[in-house]
This record gives sequence, structure tokens and C-alpha cells, in this order.
Amino acid sequence: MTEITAPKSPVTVAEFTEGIREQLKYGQGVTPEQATPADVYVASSLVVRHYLQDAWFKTQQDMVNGNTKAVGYFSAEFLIGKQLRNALLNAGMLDQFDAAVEGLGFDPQDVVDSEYEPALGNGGLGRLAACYVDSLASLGVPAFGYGIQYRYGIFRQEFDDQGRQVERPEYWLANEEPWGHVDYNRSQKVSFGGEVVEEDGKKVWKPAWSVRAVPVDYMVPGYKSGRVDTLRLWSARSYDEFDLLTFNKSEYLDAVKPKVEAENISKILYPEDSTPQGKRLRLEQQYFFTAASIQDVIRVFYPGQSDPDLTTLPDKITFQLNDTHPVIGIPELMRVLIDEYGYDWNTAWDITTKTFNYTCHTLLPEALEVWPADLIGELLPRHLEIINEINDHFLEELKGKTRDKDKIERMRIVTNEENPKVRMAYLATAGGSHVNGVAELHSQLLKDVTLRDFSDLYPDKFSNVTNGVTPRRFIRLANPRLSALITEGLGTDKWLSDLDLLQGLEPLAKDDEFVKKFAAVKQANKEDFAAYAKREFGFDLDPNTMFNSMIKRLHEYKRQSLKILALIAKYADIKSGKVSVDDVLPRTVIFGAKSAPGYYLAKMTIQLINNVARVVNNDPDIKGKLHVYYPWNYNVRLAQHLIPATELDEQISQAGKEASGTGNMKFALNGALTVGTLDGANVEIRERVGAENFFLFGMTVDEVDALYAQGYHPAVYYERDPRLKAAIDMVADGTFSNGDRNTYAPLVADWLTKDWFMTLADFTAYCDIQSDIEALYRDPLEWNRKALLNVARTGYFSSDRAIQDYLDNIWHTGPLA
Ligand code: KOT
Repeated sequence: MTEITAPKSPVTVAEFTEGIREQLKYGQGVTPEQATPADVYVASSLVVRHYLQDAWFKTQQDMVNGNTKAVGYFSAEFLIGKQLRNALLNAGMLDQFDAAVEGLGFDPQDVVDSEYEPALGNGGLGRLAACYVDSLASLGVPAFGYGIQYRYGIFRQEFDDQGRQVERPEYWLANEEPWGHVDYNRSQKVSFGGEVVEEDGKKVWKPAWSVRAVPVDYMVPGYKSGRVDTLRLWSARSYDEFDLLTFNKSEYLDAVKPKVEAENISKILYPEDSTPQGKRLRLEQQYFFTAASIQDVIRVFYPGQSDPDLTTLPDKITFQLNDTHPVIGIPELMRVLIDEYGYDWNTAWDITTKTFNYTCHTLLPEALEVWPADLIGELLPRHLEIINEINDHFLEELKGKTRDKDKIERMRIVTNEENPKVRMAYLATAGGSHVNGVAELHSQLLKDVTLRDFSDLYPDKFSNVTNGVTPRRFIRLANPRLSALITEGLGTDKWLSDLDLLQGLEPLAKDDEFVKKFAAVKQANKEDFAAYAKREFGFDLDPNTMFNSMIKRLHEYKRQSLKILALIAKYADIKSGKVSVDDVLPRTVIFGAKSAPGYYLAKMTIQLINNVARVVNNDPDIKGKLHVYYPWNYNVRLAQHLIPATELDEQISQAGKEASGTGNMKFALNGALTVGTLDGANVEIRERVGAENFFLFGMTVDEVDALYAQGYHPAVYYERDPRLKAAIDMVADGTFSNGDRNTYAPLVADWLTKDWFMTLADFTAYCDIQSDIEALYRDPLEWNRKALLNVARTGYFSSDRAIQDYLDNIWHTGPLA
């Protein structure tokens, strides 16, 4: 075997320049004079890929030849964000790129702006997967991310003239995409439908149709680790280009139908967040990528072997299931082991349970995936048999563990009813070694509530891994000024791979000069964001006001309505003269959020926010003291611009509903203060930064439960707090709908009669805490001291630490030698 040499990077400016020239000439077919920034973007990306190629080979080779167990991270979403700058940073070529591109007469910013963001995720779950592959590579751990290369990512959000969300297709692959390497020669066949027959006493699945899963490989360069892992996203292609027989009858549309249907599988990302869609296509997607990935793993780790010893699989790789979307992989591995490789049930079960682990990302009961058994039987008849058999074996096992028949009944993987259903979270819990939640509180609630019976009988399976975010993208790339200041303060840039070093900033919080530098960084970032918002959205943000952001999916439990109601209450106070406008602290509130297209109340909340913005921003009585902006199409790029410029971050979900949150971590690490409830990872953030450096308000999980139990009547709160009454009345009376009282009537009715997430019950506490926030903000030095302490004390929330926790407690593996 040929010896592969160490990675060639970092390169010189001259080499980088020459690389771009070559690519422009032989790849793009243009001279540097003819080239556009988009050409230079493609060329530069290919140059970076070129320099990473040897490290990529070497990582793969060491992974297969070595004895370090690899990680297979199975996720329906990877919200990776733009690739070029991240790859440059991790490969150590940022400066060379800037110099080379400038030397060729281009502005590096124009070049990176030409990149289209791969929008292959909905929100937190998908972004977490992207942070995790970055950390795996940075820690030198051999890993594959396995997912789907959707042709259409999360929809592009626009607002119509009424302020309503409009969804447009996000065809992110319209232009040349230099990062995904399509590898037709490593395709896999994935089959569906048909029937199961018995042949010689063996079950044989005779599928009705198949699709070709083509891998599209993305390099995942580790930060200064010399390692490059692989994100392998599958794209569905048809085997039958078209059916000639039908075509000859000149029924063209029918002739291309099989192709269209097959390719539909990877056509679009479901725009749902925290609600599984009971759609056949979704199950097809889930099976498509997990089946292709499992075959791929066998191909990679047992190359050319017709009779591999798959009992060694759990020593070669561990599979992490990112929520239940890939759980169909459990019966698939069983099927492969039994039907294709001839293992007996017990051996196959032993291999499977040792290989899989499951992360749960929710507490909302409606988000727990449940599939009708009929549907599984139709699409995957052999898998349904296997799932039923897993269920039977599992129920037997439970009888040996407890005499509580009700408990056993409750734990059924396949429900016992006329139209049985398969509970994917239960299948994942039974079929794997470990189950984890994503923040301490969430993991506790998983054990106490959602999976209580399981944790009673299998306590050792359960653990917590608090989420984390990558400091490379979310500090270094997003916030170069703060990064430089941190490096100055610590005297090293090692914090980028050891974020606990941020603790070294702690003493500097006592140094007023340093705090002032920190404040100047924030101010400059605010000015940058104002310029960006002007360019991109035409907004006129005033950087001399407090920048207060709330960015996350639009969902009732996250309570954007609490934020907007409090803002309306303030507006009402000014309008009625209760509060003098001269006493109001100037504040700019910035929202970023997409709603699921079919989520009626969420979409109405978007419309309300846009119309509050229209009214408040244009009301001369407000004298520019309150501003609301809602940049459309919130995505990773916008997050990277807004987070460094934010001073106050909103994490105001109802306690017990947000599994973790990861935006909260990004904001704290970028020196924003948080106003938040005791929910998800807020709890741990507050513990670390100190109660005095966090604006806590609202009910606890226990208080929420007690209030539900006692009977929750939101109208009581409306009557009790005049500020709340004024705000809701203002929405109801048409102030934000040109006098039309019907526009928001459903929202108002919901607040007053249902209010499932208790927005009204937390309103008073939320408004009251604003005076603490504003008092502190009026003292910039003290505000910034606390913000700096947030940075110094949140190094724990690095995804490197989270991955280290997975390695130590769940995967039991580590870096390549
Ligand atoms: C989506 C469908 C079903 C089950 C869960 C989800 C889900 C959960 N999608 N995103 N999440 C978020 O995941 C993040 C990463 O763990 C969390 O920080 C956040 O609280 C979840 O809402």
C-alpha cells in the first residue's frame, strides 16, 4: 500500500494564487480578467479541497486500517452553513486566501458572499449535527456524518405586503456547488415495497422497486487536527432513466414517471420542526438514507469481503441516531444481518444493540414519531415483520424484569390496537445501548416523564450530554473582533480548540480598560450589523440603541408572543402617556424565525410581529425609542452576523419545553446577556455565568405542572395585569391591522381561552424584569463587565466538550493515533 504523506496545507500565497489561476483556466474556463467573484469562489473552494485531499485519504485509510472505533452520526438534517471560510479556517489558509484573492483583484468578501448556503436543516437539531461533525474532525476522531442531500432545502421565507410568511422553494443547487463530490461509483441500491415470501424455510423479501442512492461527499476538515472526516449525503436517482416501452407509446409523462418518483425521495426537506409529519415520503427518506449508510459502512469497513465477520461491527463503528428520524436503521441492520449474511436472531440483536445509540431532542409529546404499522408494512414489509419480532422479544424480556403488567403494556414498541402503531422512540431505546437527552434538565425529564418506564427498568442506558456549539464558526468566523480580543487577553489562540481556556478572561473583567475594549468590539459589531441589515434588507438600525434579538423557529412553546406582547405593552404605555417617551430606553428588537408552513397560529404571530414593526417604527410619538425589525429568511449566515452584534438575547420558552437550545450558548459566548426561563440549557448557562449575570424570570417546571393540574385560566392574568390587558386589547382592536378586528381574532381567542404554553401567566414577571435589564444597560461598564463574564464562563458549551462527553460515556472511542 502506498504511504500517504501528511497534509500539504497550509500553503503559501503564491501557491494559492496559482491554484486559483489553474482552476479558473481548466475548471471554469475563464481568465482572471473574465472571472466573476462567483468563479473565484468556485475556484478557491476547489483549491482548498485539493489541499485537503491527502489528509482526507489518510484519515479514511487510518480509520479502516487502524483500531480506533469510528462514529457514524445519522441525521436527517445537517445545517452546515457556508463552507468556504470554515474550510479555510480549519485548514489554516484564511490569510493566504485573502491575500491571493486580493492579489487577483477581488474583494474576499464578494467571493465568500457568492456561496449559496446549503439549507439542509430546520433549526437546532440540524445545526447541532453540523457542529458535531466539525468537533469530531477537530478532535481527530474518525467519523461519518450520514444524511440526505436534499435538492430543495428549508424553504426561502419571504413576507408579503400584509406581513405574512410566504414560502418559496430553496433551490440551493442552482449554481455550481464545489463542495459536494458526487461519487456515482459508490452508489447503493435501496429497495421498497413488494412482499415477503418463504424460500427453503427462509424469509425472502421481494421488493417492488428500487432507487439508486448516490453519495455526495463533503469534506469535514478538523481545526488544526490534520484530519478530514466525511459528511456523506445521499441523493436519490432512478435506475430506469425512462421506460422505453411506455415512451414508444408516446406517453412521455408516464415514461419519465419512475424517474420522477424515485428522485422525489431526496427532493425536499420537510419544513417541520418538532412535529413529525406522518407522510409516506418521509418514511421513504428515512429508510433511504439509513439503508444506504448501513450498506456503505459494510463496504468501507469490510472491503471486498463476501463473507465478513459482522460480529466485529460494534468494534469498528458506533451509530448515533439524531432523534428518531433514522431509527428505521435498527430493523434494517437486523434484516441485513439475518437475511443477507445469515446470522441468527440473537447474534444479530447483539450486534445491533451494541452498535446503535439514540439522542432525544424533544419533550413535546406530539414530536415523538409514531408510524402506522400498515404504512411500514406497505413500504417495508420485511421490516414490519422484524419490528413485530423485536416487540415480541422485548415484551418477553420485560416479563423477566417486572411483574407490573400495565407497565409492560405501556412499553410496547408496537401498540396493541386495531390499527397498530410503531413508536420509534421506544424502538430506539430498546434497540440501542444508550439514550441521552441534550441538557441536564431535559435528560432528567426524559427519565422522569417521557421514557419513565424505560429508565425504571434500564437505568444504566440513560445519560445526559449537554449540547455544545463550535467556537470556530460561531466565535472565530462570526466574530473576528472578539476573537482577536480574546487572543490578546489570553496571550494565545489555543482557546479555539480548548474553550475552557476562556476562563482566563475572568480576571480581566475587573480591568476597566479591558472591559472598555470589549464594549468597543460590541459597538463595532453593532455598526457592522446595521450596515449589513441596510444592504440586505433595507433596514435603518440605530447602533446607539440596545440590540435585543430573538432568533429561533417560530413555535408557540418558544413564546415569541410573550416578547411581542411585552413590546406592545410598552408601546401602549407610551401612547397612553403612562410612560414618558423621554424615559424609555432606546431599544431595537430583532426577530428571526421561520414557521412550519401549516402552523396557523405561528404564521399569524409572524404577521403580527411584522405589523407591530410597521406601526411602531413609523409612529412619531415613539421618537425612535422602540424599533422592531424582522429580517426574513433567517439562516446560519444571518445568525453569524446578528449574534456578535446582540446585547440582549431572549430564551423565554415555557419551562420544560425547550430541550436545550443552542442559540443561548452562541449568544453567551459572544457576550450577550440572556433574559430567560429555567428551561433547557438556560439552567446550566445560568449556573455557570452566575445568577447575577443572567436575567431570570418566570415559572419553573414544577410551577407549570402545578398550574396545569390546578386548571389554567389565562383570562385571569389578562384581568389582573393592566399592561397585559392593554397589549391584548391593542391587538384585538385593530391597531396592527388597519382597524380590522378580525385579523388577529384567532390569536387573541387562543391567548384568552387556551394559551397552552402559559404566555399570559409569565407576562408580569417578564415585564418586571425589564426594569432590571434597563437599569443595568444604563451603566455600560457594568453591563459589559457582566457580558464579558458570560464569555469567560461559558467555554463549557463548546461542541468539543459535548463530543468528548459522547466519546467518554457513550461511544467509548477517541482520536486516531
Ligand atoms: C424535530 C422533530 C422531532 C423531534 C425533535 C425535533 C427537533 C428538536 N428539532 N429540533 N430540535 C431542537 O434540537 C436542538 C438540538 O438538540 C435543541 O437545542 C432544541 O431545544 C430542540 O428544539
